[in-house]
Amino acid sequence: MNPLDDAQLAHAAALLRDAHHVMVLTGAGISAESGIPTFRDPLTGLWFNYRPEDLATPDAFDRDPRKVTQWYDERRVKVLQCQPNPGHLALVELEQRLTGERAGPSPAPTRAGPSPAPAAPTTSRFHLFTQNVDRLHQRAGSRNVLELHGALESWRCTQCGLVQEEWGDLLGQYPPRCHCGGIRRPDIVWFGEPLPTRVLDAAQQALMCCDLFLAVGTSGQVYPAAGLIDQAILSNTAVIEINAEPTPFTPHVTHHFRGKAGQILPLLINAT
Ligand code: BV8
Ligand code: ZN
Repeated sequence: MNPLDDAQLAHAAALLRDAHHVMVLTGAGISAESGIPTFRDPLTGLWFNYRPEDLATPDAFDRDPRKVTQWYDERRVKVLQCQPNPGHLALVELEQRLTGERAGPSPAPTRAGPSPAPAAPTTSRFHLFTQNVDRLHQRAGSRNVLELHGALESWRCTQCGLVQEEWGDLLGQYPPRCHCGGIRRPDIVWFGEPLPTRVLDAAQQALMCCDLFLAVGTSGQVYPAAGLIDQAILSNTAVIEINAEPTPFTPHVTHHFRGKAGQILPLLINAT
C-alpha cells in the first residue's frame, strides 16, 4: 500500500472526530479482501467473466431463470464461506463510537436464518448504505445497514411477492418454487429495476443531515447509488474516498486515499 500522507490522514481523522453525522456508501471493493470478487476489477471482476446483460437483468431471468438462479445461488453459498475483513470491522467501530451502541458481530447465518437487522433509526448519527449484496457488514456487527441492491440470501416469489431468506447449502431446485407454485427470483435489484423506495428515501434523509460522507470501495459507475456521492459533493459535504483506484469523483472529494479499505479504514478510525 502506498504510505499514507500523515498530514492528509490527520486532517481526515479530524473531520471524522468532529463529525456529528456520518454517512457511508460502500461498494464491492470493501469485500474484496474477504475474497469476494468485485464487478469491474480487471481479470478478477465478476463482469469480466460474465456480461451483466446476461445475468443481472429481468430479461436475462425471463430468458433463462435456471442459469441466473444458479449464478446467484453459487455466489450466495460462496459468500457464506467468506468472513468480514478489517474494513468491515472498522465501520462497526465507527458506528459504535457515534451511536454508543456496542453489539457483537452477528453470528454466521444458521439454517434458521439470521435475526432480522434492526431498522435504521432516522435519528442515528451513522448510516451505512451498501451496494453490496453479501451481508458482510451485518455479519461484522454493523447495525444501521441499508441495502441499495438487495441481498443474496433474499428470494422473492414472482407470483405472490413473498420474500424468503435462504441459508446454508445450494438450493434443491432451479429455479426454486414458492408455496404458491410461483417461481422465486433473487430479491436483488437488477439493471433497469428501481431501487427500494424506503432505502432511497433514507439516503435522501441521511444526505440532508450528514456532515461527513465516506465512499469506500466503489467505482462510482452505477446509478442512482453513485448519485449519492454526486449529491454529497454538490452540497459541499466533506467527502472522504477510499478506493484502490481513482474514480470519476476523485478530483472532487475532500480526501482520496488510494489503497485497500481493509488497511486504510482501520488507520483512519484509529487516528481519530
Ligand atoms: C435504475 C445487482 C431505473 C446485484 C447491480 C442514471 C440514473 C439512474 C439509472 C441509470 C443512470 N445511468 C445509467 C443508469 C442505468 C443503470 C446504471 O447505473 N448503469 C451503469 C452500469 C451505467 N442503473 C440501473 O439500472 C439501476 N436501476 O436506475 O432503474 C428505474 C427507475 C424506476 C422504475 C424503473 C427503473 C439499478 C442499478 C443496480 C444494478 N444491480 N447489481 C448483484 O448482482 O450484485 S449493480 C452492481 O454494481 C453491484 O450491485 C455493485 O455493487 C454495483 C456497483 O459496483 P461497485 O460496488 O462500485 O463495484 P465495482 O467492481 O464497479 O468497483 C469496485 C471498486 O473497488 C473498484 O473501483 C476497485 O478499484 C475498488 N477496490 C477493489 N479492491 C479494493 C477496492 N477498494 C478498496 N479496497 C479494496 N481492497
Ligand atoms: Zn408465491
